[in-house]
Amino acid sequence: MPEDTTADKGRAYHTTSTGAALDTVTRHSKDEDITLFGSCFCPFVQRAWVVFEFLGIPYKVYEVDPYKKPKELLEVSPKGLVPGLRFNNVDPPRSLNESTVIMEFLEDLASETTRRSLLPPATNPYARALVRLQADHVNRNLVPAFYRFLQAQDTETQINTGKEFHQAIETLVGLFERAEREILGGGGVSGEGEQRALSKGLGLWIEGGELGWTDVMVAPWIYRAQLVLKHYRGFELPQTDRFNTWLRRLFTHQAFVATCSTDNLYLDSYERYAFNRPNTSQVANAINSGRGLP
Ligand SMILES: N[C@@H](CCC(=O)N[C@@H](CS)C(=O)NCC(=O)O)C(=O)O
Repeated sequence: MPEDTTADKGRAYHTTSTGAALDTVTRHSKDEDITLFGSCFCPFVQRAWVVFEFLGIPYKVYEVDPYKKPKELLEVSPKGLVPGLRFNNVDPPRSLNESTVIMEFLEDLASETTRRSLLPPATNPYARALVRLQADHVNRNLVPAFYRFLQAQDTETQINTGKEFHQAIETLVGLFERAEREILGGGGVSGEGEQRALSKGLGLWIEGGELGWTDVMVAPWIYRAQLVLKHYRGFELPQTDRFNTWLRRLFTHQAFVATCSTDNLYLDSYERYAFNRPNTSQVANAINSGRGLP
C-alpha cells in the first residue's frame, strides 16, 4: 500500500550521512588543512562538498547538527549555518561560511593548485557571464521557490507555488539553451577540439560536457525535488529527453554521487518542511515571513 503522505509522522532530521555519502565521510575523516563543517541533509553543504570532490582539494568533513549550534560551528559561521570551512594550519585559525562564497573560494584555490575548474576559462568572459546568469537565477528564484512549494499547506498555495517552481526550472533550461546557442551554436566552431574547449564550464547540459558551476549550484535542489517534492507534493520534473539526459548525467556524476545519502534520509529530514512545523529552520522562518533566505 502506498504510504500516506498527508499526515505528519513526526520524523526527525538525520545527523549522520548514510550510503555513499557515509563512505565519503569515512574517507575524509583525517585531519587536513581545511575542515568542512556539514550536515548530511543540507543542500547548501552539498554544493561545497561536490566542489571539494570535483576539484580534488584535500579536506576533512565534520558532521554537525546546525540546529544545536555547537560553539565550534558558531566560530566558523556567525549565524550557525552550515556549510562552514575552518582553515586549521593558520594561527589564529581562519574560517569561511556561505555556500556560494565557499564555492568561489575553492574555485580560486584550485586555479592555483589542482588546476581544475567548474567555470568557462577567464579568456571567455561572455561564457563565464552566461553561467553566472544561470547561477543568479538559481539563487534568487529557483531555491526560494523550492521552499515555498514544500512549505505550502493549503491546496491553492501548493498549486501556485508548484507552478512557480516548475517555471523556475523551465527558465533555467532556457538559460542553458541560450548558453549552448550563443557559445557553441554560432556556426564558427570548426572541430571537435574547439567544441570541447568552448564547452568548458557550460556543464552537463552540453553533449560531452563536464560538470559545471551551475550544475553544482542547482543539483542539490533538483535531487531533492525528484525525491522529496515528488513524495510530499506529487511533483514531476520536466519529462523531455534532453532534461532527462541532463538529470542522468548529473545524478550519476562521481562527485555528486559521493555526496548523496540514501533516499530515506532526505524523506525523513524534510518532513518538518513538508508540514511546515514551527521553527523548523532559519530558511523555513524566512519563507514563512516573506523575507529573503538567510
Ligand atoms: N545562505 C546559506 C544558507 C545555509 C543554510 O541555511 N543551512 C541550513 C541547513 S540546510 C542551516 O544551517 N540551518 C540552521 C538553522 O536554520 O539554524 C548558505 O548558502 O550557505
